[in-house]
Amino acid sequence: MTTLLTILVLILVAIAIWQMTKIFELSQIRAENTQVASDKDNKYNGYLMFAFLIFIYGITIFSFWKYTKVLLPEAASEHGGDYDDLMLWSFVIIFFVQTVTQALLHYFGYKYKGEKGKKALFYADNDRLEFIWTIIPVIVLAGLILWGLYTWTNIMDVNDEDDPLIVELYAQQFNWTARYGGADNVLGGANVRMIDIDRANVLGLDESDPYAGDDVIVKELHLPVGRKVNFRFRSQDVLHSAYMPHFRAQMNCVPGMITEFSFTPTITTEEMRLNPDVVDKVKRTNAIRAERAANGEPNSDPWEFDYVLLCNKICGKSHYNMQMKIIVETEEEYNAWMESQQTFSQLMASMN
Ligand SMILES: [Cu+2]
Repeated sequence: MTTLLTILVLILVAIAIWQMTKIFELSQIRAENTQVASDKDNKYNGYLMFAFLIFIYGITIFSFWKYTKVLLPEAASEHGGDYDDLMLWSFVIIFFVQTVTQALLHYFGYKYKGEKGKKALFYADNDRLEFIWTIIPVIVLAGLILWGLYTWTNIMDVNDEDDPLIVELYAQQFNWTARYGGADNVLGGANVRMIDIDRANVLGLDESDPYAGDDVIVKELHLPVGRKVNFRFRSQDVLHSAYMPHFRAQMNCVPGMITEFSFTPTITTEEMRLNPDVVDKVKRTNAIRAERAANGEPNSDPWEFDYVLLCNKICGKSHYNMQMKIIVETEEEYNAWMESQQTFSQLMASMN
């Protein structure tokens, strides 16, 4: 009821203001027709064009200053550098063109503002000008596209050279599971129809497949630094997307098919924790968390940096929290960790 009354009062106030404006306008009748902009109005608008330009540049500089620090730290994969270079140069070119054309647009808006008896300079037709503003974008865009295609082909080339580690990432609402090929580095066959939750066969591995026995199923992804990893992605239910931002990697997980992506991690978790950008981010986050702790709010434990696998497709109500920790470590640490894991056949035996 109160809400209804408030809305009613607001509507009445709005009507009152509208009516008063009309009365005010009627009382201001002048000899000249006020609907046509005068030289003074045009001059005023010309200066406003400049004011708006300053506003745009100002907000751009402010955003750079305030938000650059929330960007990702340096890429932790071999191809990540190429990806970042392409991204950086695309932005530099777009930014340069935007800055120049915006300034010209506003300058000419001011220069040729309406004035009695004044006419703007114009060409009805100019072949040379048209040639220039066509050929420059053509060359620049063709260059960007070719470079992009070259980079894309390199990054998306999944092959078996250099003895890659084979890892399956399995997506389901709302968590990730990883599977290693075990000692033989070959994944056993699997199908969602063979999933048997009661017997802990959560990924639907084919128990009769000799390759499946030594597979290792885990809830935390460990990767040895410097070794190429070939990922195979599966989804149990809907579209998910495996997103590993620090490695500049993303691949859709599609029910009923296997998708692939390959990358080589180059920086261990320990090393990344010492990266100045990461140190700074941890410091900022923990300052906020300390404040929360002081107020007795949840999510206030000190945070430590870890690589993370996220879902980047809105796949349902807990999508936001569909993640898995990734640990990049030395070969020895990785081997020791792998030693301590149960194989699929050990797991099955313990269930019987
Ligand atoms: Cu998802």
